[in-house]
Amino acid sequence: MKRIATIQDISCFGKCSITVALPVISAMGVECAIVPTAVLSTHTAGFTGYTVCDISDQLLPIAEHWRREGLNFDALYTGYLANAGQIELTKRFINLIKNDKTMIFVDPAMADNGKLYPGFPVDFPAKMLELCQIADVVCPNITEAAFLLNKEFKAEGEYDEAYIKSLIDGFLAHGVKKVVITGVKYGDGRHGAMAFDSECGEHRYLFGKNLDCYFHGTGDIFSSVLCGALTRGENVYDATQKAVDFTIACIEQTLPDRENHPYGVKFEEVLHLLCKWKE
Ligand code: PXL
Repeated sequence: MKRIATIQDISCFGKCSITVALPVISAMGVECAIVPTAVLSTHTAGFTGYTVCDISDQLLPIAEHWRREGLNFDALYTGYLANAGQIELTKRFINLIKNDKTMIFVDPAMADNGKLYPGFPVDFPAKMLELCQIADVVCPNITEAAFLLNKEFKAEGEYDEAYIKSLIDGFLAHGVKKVVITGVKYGDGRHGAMAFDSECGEHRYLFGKNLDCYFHGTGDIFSSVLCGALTRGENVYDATQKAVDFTIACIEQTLPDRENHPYGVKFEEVLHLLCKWKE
């Protein structure tokens, strides 16, 4: 069985980060170890007054114990990290734990719709770029890519294929081998991602239905499926298509009940799709 360790926060309520990565990756038949960086009472989107307890001082003790135990991982997958200090510790964690074959997968979860998430300072993207520079695979949305690469952000309707390809080139210049840009929409019903693998040198769109709505945590669901499928040995194009399809299935499951479920998607009711897809 393949094994991933994921490093991100625990949002106790709200269905994102570790609370989706663990079930999604497990349903794909991949073992998922967790390394929590912080415990929040809820995620930070749409809730106020949430509690935050930073536990990133545990990262290096966990890594050192795992090293003593001789534990090996096929992939290390990072998601939302709350501050620059956590990024620095995550880099050190990765260097302590990775072996020659470990895939380093970075979802630079920090921004959307042209804006950084609340609480992130303007110099946060430069720090997150340092983590991307040690990654084999990154999967930013367009906002995150623009912030990380210090390029102009273009909203839906303003960008073209050349712009998306220029974002991919930006990460390749930083040594990343596989790049998946998410949230690509052309206003004609095409909505999905563009993937590039430097081994075969091909850009490919992986599209699904445009449901034209926003749900929190779908980026984490997307990256968990993508990381799980890549770890299982799938190529980046098939893995990205699975991530697109599963994210859409989660949203479709939730839409009819969105008033009662504004904080996340009902991924539980479609998890069985992942069990089937892995066969
Ligand atoms: O889904 C990314 C994410 C993860 N964890 C926390 C968040 C967010 C996005 O806002 O607030 C705590």
